[in-house]
Amino acid sequence: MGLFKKINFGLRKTRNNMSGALDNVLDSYTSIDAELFDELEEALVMGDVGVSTASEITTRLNDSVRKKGITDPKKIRAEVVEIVADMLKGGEDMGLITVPSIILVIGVNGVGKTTTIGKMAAMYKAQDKKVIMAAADTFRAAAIDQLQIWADRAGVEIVKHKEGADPAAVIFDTIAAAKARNCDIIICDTAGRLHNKKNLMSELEKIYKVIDRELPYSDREVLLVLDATTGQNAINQAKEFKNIAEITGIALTKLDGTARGGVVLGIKNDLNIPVKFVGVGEAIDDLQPFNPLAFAEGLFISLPEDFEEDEPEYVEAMIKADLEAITKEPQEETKEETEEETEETEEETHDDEKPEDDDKKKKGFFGRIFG
Ligand SMILES: Nc1nc2c(ncn2[C@@H]2O[C@H](COP(=O)(O)OP(=O)(O)OP(=O)(O)O)[C@@H](O)[C@H]2O)c(=O)[nH]1
Ligand SMILES: [Mg+2]
Repeated sequence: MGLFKKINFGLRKTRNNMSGALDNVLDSYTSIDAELFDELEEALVMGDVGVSTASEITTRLNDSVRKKGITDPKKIRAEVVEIVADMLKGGEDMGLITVPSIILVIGVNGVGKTTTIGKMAAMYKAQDKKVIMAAADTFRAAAIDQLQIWADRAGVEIVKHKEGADPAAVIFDTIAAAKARNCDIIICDTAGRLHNKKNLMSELEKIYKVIDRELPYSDREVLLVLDATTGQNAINQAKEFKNIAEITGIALTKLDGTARGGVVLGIKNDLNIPVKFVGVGEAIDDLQPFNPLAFAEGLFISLPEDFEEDEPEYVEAMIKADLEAITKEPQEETKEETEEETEETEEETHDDEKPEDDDKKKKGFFGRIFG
């Protein structure tokens, strides 16, 4: 299934919810008037779009209807798609050019961080990037094992310590390994315990310091993972995280299981955080780079069954590699090298900051947040 079709299918529950209401409005009017806009706004709010964003969409719609001299309500759907696609545009690309670059993945428990990392790793690997994962969710042993499974599936390297280890130390070691092995992209898993904000903040602060010190000039992305099934609660999580960490983008997961996909609009429009990835299922190729037009169409227009679309090459490569990994016999003892990595480096991260580190920290991306 190609990317447009996949997102279209993934958004079917949201579309059914929103479009059903939209159809009712558009079918019951023969001309366009103020009442139609009110009802349309209500339909959007029902689809978890958020009140202020829904109001902005109808205001813009009103403008474009007037400008273009549209009188037929049936033409409104295409206008809404255009406005929504335009609203969602901007900042959706990952800015990872330096070697190495680093992606820090944060978010509360169960939203899909580890799964998203696994899928991202497979995607970058299929694009011929050398990926290394940091198992910095050391809170539970199971979290480390789960990331290991994804590393095996995606066929990428992983650095892990024992349960309870210092997450910043894991990231320190991963960065050292990435430099030594010429990796392109470092992806870091973290534990998400927002209910204990103070701990989370100090943990993130420590991680940021290590990254600032070890990779002062590298491209970084801080991806907040949000579970779309939680609707407006996802927006609240984004607000809370925005207060404690500079977030460069959102990965919105589980869109396939919810009618609340309209929440994307609020995230982009109200919070002004770009959505960079969307998850539409649990399979390795179910994470997509965010495409505003495909998403806007998916919210309002169902693609025909026979819609023809080529699978992008990298997706084909991912599926092929995944099938090979699944059918391959599990190989023991391949990772001992990374597992052994160090107690003493852990101490390095505890070292007091040297004066020159302080400078970098202030200049650095993360240093600016907590500087
Ligand atoms: N349907 C669906 N399920 C998903 C998607 N992304 C993740 N999941 C599922 O959500 C569950 C939680 O995913 P994890 O990746 O373990 O989430 P996490 O944020 O790492 O969770 P913790 O490590 O417990 O904090 C798993 O069962 C995943 O398979 C998605 O896009 N669609
Ligand atoms: Mg996890």
